[in-house]
Amino acid sequence: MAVLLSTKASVMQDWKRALLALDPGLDIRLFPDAGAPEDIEAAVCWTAHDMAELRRYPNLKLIVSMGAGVDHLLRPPGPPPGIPVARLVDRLLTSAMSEWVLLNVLRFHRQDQAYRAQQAARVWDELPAPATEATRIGILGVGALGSDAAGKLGALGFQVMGWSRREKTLPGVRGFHGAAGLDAMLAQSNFLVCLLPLTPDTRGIINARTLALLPRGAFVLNAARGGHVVDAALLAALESGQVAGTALDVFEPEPLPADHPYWAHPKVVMTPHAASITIPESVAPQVVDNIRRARRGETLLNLVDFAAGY
Ligand code: NDP
Ligand code: OXD
Repeated sequence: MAVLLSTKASVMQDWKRALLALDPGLDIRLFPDAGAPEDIEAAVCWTAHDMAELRRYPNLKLIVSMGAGVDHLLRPPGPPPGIPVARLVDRLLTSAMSEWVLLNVLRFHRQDQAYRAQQAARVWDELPAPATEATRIGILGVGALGSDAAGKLGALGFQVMGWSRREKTLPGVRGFHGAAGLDAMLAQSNFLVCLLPLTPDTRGIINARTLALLPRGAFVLNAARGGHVVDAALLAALESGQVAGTALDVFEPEPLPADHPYWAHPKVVMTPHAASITIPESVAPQVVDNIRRARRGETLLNLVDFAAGY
């Protein structure tokens, strides 16, 4: 039985090598060279893979996302009925995301852009001292990624708040959940960090209404999915000063078209969906483990809850 890999050509061999290093007996096929459809027992896919195509494999037992997010696998037509989907939860994926969050919170908090502009103009001028302990950071989504970022921001001395679907208690984090919890958290968030999965419930969550609830001059960070942000609303909030700056790693569509206003906006800091990049060697153990579990009919790791959508 074989494992189908489907991702960008540039990383396909890295994935193959990482899986074979753990299990040299794996029969790995690189999409589109799947061979006989009945051979495929697991598909390990990234965003471009067409889910309808997976219906060709009658013995498919498992689909694995090559990232933490699974929105690309769940959108219509979705995975073949009855086939479980697993996502990645990984130490390095998590720590890289927290680095991105800390980098961008500190960039704005420490007035880095203003100091860079002063340096360029040879201006020696001290700006007001940032008040770390009075700064509140609201994190949308405190799962694998958000909870790690929350802990690290708390260690720096910020007041950290977290919003989740279900009620949740994390050390040092004020928890909020549900619709009322969202509004209450937003009203206190000097920084808003989005680390939610993209689901029908979270699409467009950063919009004119929610941005208006933030304290004036807040900063907005999004490294989750572009679909969480209503771009016109964010641009209007930047224009009015309601939002003082934004750091964006994800966009809709990707790549972001060259004529999009974000590219040249002075208050926008962008990265090209690179906040946290999956490292095949790091995630290979859980992928191989899941393939073995699927063969044996055992409980799978990091399973997606189809009802919740993530
Ligand atoms: P998790 O599933 O571990 O955590 C998701 C969090 O979001 C949970 O706290 C969950 O609540 C909360 N949540 C989900 N739906 C809702 C809702 N309707 N209302 C309130 N809270 C909700 O995901 P990860 O932390 O692993 O990843 C988050 C996302 O980050 C991924 O889905 C992906 O899109 C993105 N990502 C981006 C990367 C990049 O490089 N830019 C890299 C990796 C991931 P609860 O705790 O109650 O379940
Ligand atoms: C992911 C991503 O979901 O890279 O892991 O966006």
